[in-house]
Amino acid sequence: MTIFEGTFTQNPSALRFAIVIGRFNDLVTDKLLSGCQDCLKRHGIDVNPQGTQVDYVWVPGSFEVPLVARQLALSGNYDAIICLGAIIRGHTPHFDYVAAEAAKGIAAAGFQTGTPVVFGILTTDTMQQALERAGIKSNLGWNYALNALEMASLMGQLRGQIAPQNPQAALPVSQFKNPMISE
Ligand code: INI
Repeated sequence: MTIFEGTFTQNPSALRFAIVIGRFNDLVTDKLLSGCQDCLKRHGIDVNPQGTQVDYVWVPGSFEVPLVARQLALSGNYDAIICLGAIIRGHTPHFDYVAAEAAKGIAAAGFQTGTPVVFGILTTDTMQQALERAGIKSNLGWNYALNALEMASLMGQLRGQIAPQNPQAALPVSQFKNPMISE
């Protein structure tokens, strides 16, 4: 048996990404996007919108993200789609409807198309919590980009486009050394 595991730096110039960004709460989503671009750039991806590796699509809010993500995934032009949004709880049930549809829709876009679609939608109770996750403390945009790189690599391996990347991948499972278990 083979062990498959995505890597982060394998042949970065061959990868294509689309990033879908909700304009609602753009104080937050702009920062998530910057974190995302920083991570991609530092892994060898040309993030210039005039370049050939990353396309950017702005939509009104998180509710519209899945529709566009699915359309982009269906094109077959991308190794992964990164969805960015910020849904912040107000005083009405609106938050729950938007958050539920965004999560379900993004999951469906991946399932239906076979293209990895990363769920980069913050759901927080306050703007402060959202900002803390978009640059004040950490920037989850960075993590979402990392998830996209890993899933692009993994799905490429599973489709047989590139060889398994794990150095122990060729070993039968019985010979695979689990780093968590010391012998
Ligand atoms: N969209 C968000 O991305 N975040 C929110 O917090 C939000 N709130 O709270 O309403 C929000 N609403 C807009 C929604 O995503 C759609 O754009 C709108 O309903 C039109 O379909």
